[in-house]
Amino acid sequence: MKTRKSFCFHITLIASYMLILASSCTQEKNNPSQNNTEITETSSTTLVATPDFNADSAYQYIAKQISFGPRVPNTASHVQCADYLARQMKKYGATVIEQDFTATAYDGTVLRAKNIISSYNLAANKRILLAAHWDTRPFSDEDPKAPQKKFDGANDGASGVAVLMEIARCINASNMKPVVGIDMIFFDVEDYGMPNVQDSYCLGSQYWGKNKHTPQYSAYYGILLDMVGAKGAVFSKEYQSMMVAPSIVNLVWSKAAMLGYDKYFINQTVSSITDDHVYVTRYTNIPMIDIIEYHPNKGFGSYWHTQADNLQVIDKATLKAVGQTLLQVIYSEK
Ligand code: AHN
Ligand code: ZN
Repeated sequence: MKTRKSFCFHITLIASYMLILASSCTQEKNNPSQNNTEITETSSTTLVATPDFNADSAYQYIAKQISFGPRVPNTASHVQCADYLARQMKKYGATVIEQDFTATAYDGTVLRAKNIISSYNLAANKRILLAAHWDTRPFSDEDPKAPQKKFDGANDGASGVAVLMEIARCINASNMKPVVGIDMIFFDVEDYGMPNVQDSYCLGSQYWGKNKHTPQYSAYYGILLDMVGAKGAVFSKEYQSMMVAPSIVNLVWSKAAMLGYDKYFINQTVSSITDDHVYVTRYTNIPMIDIIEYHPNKGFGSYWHTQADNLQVIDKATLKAVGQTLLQVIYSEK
C-alpha cells in the first residue's frame, strides 16, 4: 500500500510535469505579452522563497536621498545624490553604468543629466527590467501656497529608488539569487515637464529608449515604480500597462494578493498615465508596466507636487507591500 508521503510525492511529480509541459510552450524569451497565458496562470498561483524586504532599510534610503536636498537637475544636490546612488549600487554587487547626457527642457533649459543602470547576473539571457525616476520636480506647482518652491520629493522620486535599492541589498546579502538577470534603471529628468506640453516629461527614459546602455539590450518585461511609499496608497491597473502587458499587471497584482497586499494593489483599471514606462515601450518594444499610486476617483495623492511630499507622507507598510511583492515576482521567474 502506498504511504501518504509517496502519494504526495506523486502529486508533486505530476504538478512538476505539468509545469514542464507549460514551460515547453514558451517561445522566445522576450516579450510575454502576446502569449504565455498558461505560464502566467500557473506561476501566479504559487509563492517561492525570497529574501525578506526590510522596510526600515528602504525608509533610510529615502531619508538619505532627501538629505542631499531636492535632486533638481543642474544643482549640486542632484550631482551629490547621483554619486551616492551609483556608489551604493556598486556596494550591493551590481555592475553599474552611469549614462551622462544633456536634455533640453520644455523652456529651453539645457539640463546635465544621468541615468544610472545597475545589473545583476549579466550572463542570463532572460532579464527583468525594474526602474524608477531619481530626479525631483523643480517646483511644487500643485501647492497653492508655494507653487515655485522646490520640495523633498520623498514619495515622488525617492520612494521608487529606495525600494529598488533595498531589493539590490537583499539580492546581494542573501544566499538566494534570482534565476533571471535583473537590471535596475534610475531614470533622470522624469519630472522637469509642463502639463499639456507633449513629451516634456520623462526625458531620461526618452533618452535611454533611443540610446540603450547596451545597443542589443532587451528584457522579458519591465516594471516601473513611481510614488510607491505613501501612507494610504493604492495602486490601480493603469490603462497603458494593461494595453501592453496585461499578463504582467495581473501577475504582479495576484502575487500581491497572495502576500496579503490586496488593499494596496486594487483590482480597478484607471486611464493612461504618461510616465517612463510609456517611452521605454515606445522606443524599445519592451512591455513595461507602471506601479503608481493613483486613486480611481481622486487621482494622485493630495501631497503630489506639493510641499507635503516629504518624509511625513512615507509609510513603511506601503514600502513593504511593494518591495515584498516585487521580490516575489522576480524570484518566481525561471
Ligand atoms: C503627468 O503628470 C503628466 N504624469 C505623471 C508622471 C509623474 C509625475 N510621475 C511623477 N511625477
Ligand atoms: Zn512628479
